[in-house]
Amino acid sequence: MGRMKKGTHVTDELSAADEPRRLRVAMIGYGFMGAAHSVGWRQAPRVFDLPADVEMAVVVGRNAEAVADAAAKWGWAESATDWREVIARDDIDIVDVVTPGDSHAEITIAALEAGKHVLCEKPLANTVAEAEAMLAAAERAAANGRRAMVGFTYRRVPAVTLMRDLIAEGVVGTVQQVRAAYRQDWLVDPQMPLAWRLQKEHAGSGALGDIGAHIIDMTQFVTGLSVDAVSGTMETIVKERPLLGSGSGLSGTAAEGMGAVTVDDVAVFTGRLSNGALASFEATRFATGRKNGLTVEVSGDKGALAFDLEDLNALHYYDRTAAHDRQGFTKIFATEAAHPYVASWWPPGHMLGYEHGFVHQVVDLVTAIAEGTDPHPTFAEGLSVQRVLDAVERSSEAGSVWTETN
Ligand code: SOE
Repeated sequence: MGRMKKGTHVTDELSAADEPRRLRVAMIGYGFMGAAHSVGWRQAPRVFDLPADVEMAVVVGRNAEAVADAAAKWGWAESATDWREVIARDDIDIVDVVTPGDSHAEITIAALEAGKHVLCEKPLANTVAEAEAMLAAAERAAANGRRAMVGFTYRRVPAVTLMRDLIAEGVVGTVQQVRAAYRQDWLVDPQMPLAWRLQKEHAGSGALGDIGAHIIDMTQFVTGLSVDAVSGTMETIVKERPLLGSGSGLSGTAAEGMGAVTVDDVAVFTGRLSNGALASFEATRFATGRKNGLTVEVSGDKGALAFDLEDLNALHYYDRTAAHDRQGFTKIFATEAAHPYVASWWPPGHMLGYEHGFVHQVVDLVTAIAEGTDPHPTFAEGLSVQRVLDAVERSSEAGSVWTETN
């Protein structure tokens, strides 16, 4: 079989022994995350030299016509409406789960039991019990060489991976404080309809699980520390919304009638990290004017690092050990070939965007499967985030953070 190597215009003829392994992917779900993951599956083999070939075999959804359109648009060979039939197929190697949280556990566990590798969108599950069952299934499957990964994609923004590497190198010294926030504003409009992300039975929680999960994972990832205790408050600002008419997720349109919002719009919490450092977290869809404002700032005794997703090619570094009159935040443009993931893209200095994290996620998953290693974040890491989400909810329900001022 011929295989085009990136960077050449030569088609190498490989012997059967050299023939790269083929990984055939089934993606379950086809909403916003389906679109993003499809970009990942499509671009990764075209831009990176992967140790296995990737085939976008089938995308699955309940509406036959809509999922067929999605397949044609995004480049999946087939579409199907029954995920159980698809995971039972022998010609599927990887199952990519991009459905709402209420079906993550069922599909993921079934796929692992059917001998597939699994990529599951974040947050791993809607509850700790589901996440524990998923981890147990992943551990059983690991005995047969099957891999499981949770999709905290922002880890793979080059500046974020660089932040992790620099902290591990010791550039900030001892981590003393972390400030993390994920601020969006798409719910400020009270006419925004009651999509699944606003219903606890489908989403598990609101801003907390949807975007708070990202900043919990990112804090643990970049610092190498765990969030061991929290104190939190959650609030639902708009308590009723128009029922969903057409569409879904972030782009749905309203229908007649109102329904109750059963998740949080805002979650604010403090966290105690495993080295004793204090962290503050804010997850909100009511930060008027903030679109995708994920910010993480890590302060240490030797320096500080700060990242902002709205300027995602940059990492800000403050060196406290520099001469006093030369200190100040430096903007590192994480677009050099030496920076994580960058060399395979454009010449130095050319920026990347939101979708590139999804491409890098595929690169890391396929590489781990081919090399027989565990892709990160593992389900154990996904469960650790789930435990933090659960603790924030319990803390908020207990109301323990409130102390009267008079
Ligand atoms: C919606 O709030 C959302 O799409 C999240 O679900 C994603 O994880 C994040 O990447 C962007 O915002």
